[in-house]
Amino acid sequence: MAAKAPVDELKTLSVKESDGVTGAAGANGTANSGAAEDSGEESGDDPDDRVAAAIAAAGEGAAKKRKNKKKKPKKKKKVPTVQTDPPSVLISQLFPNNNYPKGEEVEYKDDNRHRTTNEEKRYLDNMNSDFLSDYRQAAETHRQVRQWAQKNIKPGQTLTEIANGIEDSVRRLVGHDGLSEGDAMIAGMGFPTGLNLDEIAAHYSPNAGCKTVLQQTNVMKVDIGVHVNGRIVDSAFTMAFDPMYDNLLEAVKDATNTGVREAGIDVRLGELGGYIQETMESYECEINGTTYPIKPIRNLNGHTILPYSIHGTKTVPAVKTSDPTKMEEGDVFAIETFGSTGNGRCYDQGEISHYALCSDAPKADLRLSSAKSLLNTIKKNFGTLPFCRRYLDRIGQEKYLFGLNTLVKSGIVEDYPPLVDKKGSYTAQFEHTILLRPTVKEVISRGDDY
Ligand SMILES: [Co+2]
Repeated sequence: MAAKAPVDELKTLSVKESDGVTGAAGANGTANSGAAEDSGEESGDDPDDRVAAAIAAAGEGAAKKRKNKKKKPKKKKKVPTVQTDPPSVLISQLFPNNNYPKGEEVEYKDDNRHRTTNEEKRYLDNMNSDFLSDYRQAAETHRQVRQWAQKNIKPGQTLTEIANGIEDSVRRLVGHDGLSEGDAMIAGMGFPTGLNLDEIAAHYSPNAGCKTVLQQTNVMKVDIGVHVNGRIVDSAFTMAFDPMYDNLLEAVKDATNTGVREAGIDVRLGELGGYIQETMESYECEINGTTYPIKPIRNLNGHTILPYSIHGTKTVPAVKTSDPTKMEEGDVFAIETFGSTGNGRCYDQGEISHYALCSDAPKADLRLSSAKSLLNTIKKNFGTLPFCRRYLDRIGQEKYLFGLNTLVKSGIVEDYPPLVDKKGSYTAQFEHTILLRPTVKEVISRGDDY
């Protein structure tokens, strides 16, 4: 999810914190909990069983042979060791004992080079094992679901089926369908899945009744949030089915990777924006016979991420600014950039899907009982995690729009309208979440895909 900077501030090119931090997130769809039950019985302990299970996963024939040798072929469920298609096996089962794959670890540069081996920093890093395993579990879920999505999303599908497919998969892999009160707070969607077409850059997710069908000529930004215990991985990619958009996508991927590469402890955010801008503006893209310079969208920013809160207090601009704020040890950043063939500036436009409870919500006296009870539902199910209308639908809420609008008007809930560049333009986005650990920078959401 992108953080939106107020357009007025752009003139000064000095991006500050103001009312501008925009968050969006949520999820929808129905999910089965823990799709892959495991053998509660004995399978884990007997090495023979483990081998059998492994072989079974690879090929039925071999497994059968092995089984026949066993004295008591007790019927028991195999522990899957590979992911299914569509994804349904718990990540905690594929990686037992909280041993999740690390992200890409990158050593700090210059004055911070010593951190890799520094005893004190290593001690601090080791204190964070729960934080790291939650983050890595969320990131592995993100990778497996998005790579399945990249293979399976095709023109002709509706945005609703795409969003539900992604969100159902995320919920299955973390083992929380989010249907019972409070379950979505344990693990699941970190924000609503963004499916943003063409000039829509961010914060669009289908509402009930959306009939939009993905077209061959669309450029779609897919922004997915996964959280485990409030540790949110925020990572996005762009899909296009026509090669004429290749340079647009390449520009943005390169710009985001520049931001990821140059990020580090003590780096000034305004300078980081300059590196991103330089990379982005070195590209152009020919679309239907017209050559467009690729512009960074200057009022959509990267941002820090806090527990259960998608937009922290620092923002990462996509252009050079005078912001002297530094990145610091322990910060979690979403590094995201948007490139555009349009104005390089976005405005609120279209039907709202994304909302979130404000963490500093005023204590308003709600006279409307429907608003009161909706607020209670939001608090219990999402806390301050962003949600969308589909997420309210799937937990059985009905006719909530008036109450929801009341909460928005009283400043208790913030809405995040779609962010759109010039009509007819094309926009792309890539985004990674990085952890500024005491010893190294970990690009937690890095995968083979991007
Ligand atoms: Co984001």
